[in-house]
Amino acid sequence: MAIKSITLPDIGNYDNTPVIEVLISPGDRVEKEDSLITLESDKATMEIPSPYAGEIKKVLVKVDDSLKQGDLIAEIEAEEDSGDDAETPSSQEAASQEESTKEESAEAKPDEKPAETEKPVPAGEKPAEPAAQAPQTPAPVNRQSAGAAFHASPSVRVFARKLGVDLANVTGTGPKGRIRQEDVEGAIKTVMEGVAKGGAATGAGIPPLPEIDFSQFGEIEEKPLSRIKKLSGKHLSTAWLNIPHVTQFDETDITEVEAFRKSLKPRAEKAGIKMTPLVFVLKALAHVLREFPHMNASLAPDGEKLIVKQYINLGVAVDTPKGLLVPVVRDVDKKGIFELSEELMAISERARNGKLTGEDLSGGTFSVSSLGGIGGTQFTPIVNGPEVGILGVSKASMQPVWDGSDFVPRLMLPLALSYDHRVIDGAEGARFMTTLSRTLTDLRELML
Ligand code: CAO
Repeated sequence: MAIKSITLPDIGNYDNTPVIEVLISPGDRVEKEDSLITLESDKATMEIPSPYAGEIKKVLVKVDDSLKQGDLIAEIEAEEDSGDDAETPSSQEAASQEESTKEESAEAKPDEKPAETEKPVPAGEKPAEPAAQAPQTPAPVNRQSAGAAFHASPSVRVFARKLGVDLANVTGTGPKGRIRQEDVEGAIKTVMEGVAKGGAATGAGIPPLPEIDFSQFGEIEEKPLSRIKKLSGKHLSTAWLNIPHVTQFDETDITEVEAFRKSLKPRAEKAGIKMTPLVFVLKALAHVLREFPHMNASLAPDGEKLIVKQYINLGVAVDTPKGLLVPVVRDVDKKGIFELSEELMAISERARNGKLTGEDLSGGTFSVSSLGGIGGTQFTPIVNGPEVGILGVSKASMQPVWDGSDFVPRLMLPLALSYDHRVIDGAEGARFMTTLSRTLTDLRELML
C-alpha cells in the first residue's frame, strides 16, 4: 500500500476545464477506472477515471475548480499492482462512449497513447464510434444538466439525451449510485406505464412526490379517498398539467344587483325558491360569453383549431360530502333568474344526494366555482378542461369606494377568471372581465 497522487491526465485541447461533479469523498473505496470527477468544457463533458484501486485519502478539487493537465485531483492509498507506478499517468483510459457495461469491466491501458480527442456529438446525432481497441482520451459528450449531482458515463449521457431523459430524474443502480443504461430505460418505462394508465402524477416526465412513512413522526390514520375525489383529482391534475393557466382578478360593484335581489326575495320565497347572488353572475356570464365566443369553446385535441359552441351551458361546482361535482345548467342565456335559481337549487340538491345523471354532468361549455357562501377574498380556480375558462366567485363585502369626491359604501364582489392561455390572450381575458364586471354592476346591460 502506498499513497499516490492522482493528477489530471492529458485530456486533449481542454485547458482550465471546470469541474462539474466530484464523485468521490475521503474514505471511499474505488476500483481502477471508477470515475473520480466530471469535467465540462463549453463543448463536452468528460469523466476522469482512477488509475488505481484503493482508498481515497484526500480530495483536492471541488465543483467549479478549473483544471489543466497535471493538476492534483486526489490522493489515494493504492493497492499494490493496481495501476501505473507513475505518479502522473500521461494518459488514462477515460469513460468510454461504449456501453456502460463494457465501461465498468474495461481493462485500463495506462501506458498506451491516447487516441485523438473525439468531436462533441451534436444533439440527436449518433456518437462517433471510438477507434478500435485504442484507449481514448476522456470521451466528450454534449452538455446535459450541468452541475447536477448524478453519476453516469458519457455513453449513458448520450443515450439519455437522445431520448430526452434528464438524468437528474433517474435513480442509478450501479456502483455508488452510478446511472446505467438500464436505469434510463427503466425510467422511460415507468413514465410510459404512467401515461398508459392515465396517471397524471407521473406523466409528462414529472417525478413523483417522495413516498414518506409519516408514522415515524407520530400517530397516523389512513382513510381511503371517495370515488368522486379520486375521479375529480385525476381530472383536476390532467387539466392542471395540460392547460397553461392564467388567472385574472377583479372586484365588481354589485350594490344595485344586491338591492334588486333583495327586492325579488319575497316573490322567490313565495315560490319556494332560494335566490342567491350566484344566479345573477350566471346570467351576466352567459350574456358576456356571447360577446366573447372564444371563451365558450374548446381547443381541438390536435391543437390546430378551436371548437366554438353556439350553446351556453354553465357547469357549477357543487361541494358535496363525497367531493366536488360539476353539474351543468343548460342554455343559461335563454332562461330567466327565477328559472335559473330553481334549476341551481335542484341540481345542487341532486349532487348532494348522489342523484345526478350522466346528462347532468355533461355538455358544459364554461364553469363557475362559487365560494361566496363560505368566505375568502380570492382563489385561483382550475379550468375544467377541455373548456377554456372558469370563473371563481368569492364572498362579497361592503367596502369604501372613492366616487370622485367621497368614499361611499359599495358591495364589492371578488371575481377570479382562469383561462387557457393557448386560446385566450391576456388582453382578451382582461376585456372579458371588464365587460362581465360592467354587466354585473348594471344589469341593464343585459338588454343591449
Ligand atoms: N357573496 C356574499 N354572499 C353570498 C355569495 C357571495 N358571492 N354567494 C352566496 N352568498 C350567500 C347566499 O346569498 C346565501 O345566503 P342566504 O342564505 O342568507 O341567502 C349563502 O351565502 C349561502 O349560499 P349557497 O352557497 O347556499 O348558495 P349559492 O347559490 O351561492 O351556491 C353552490 C350554490 C351549489 C355553488 C354552493 O352551495 C357550493 O356548493 N359552493 C361550493 C363550490 C366549491 O366547492 N367550489 C370550489 C371548487 S375549487 O375546489
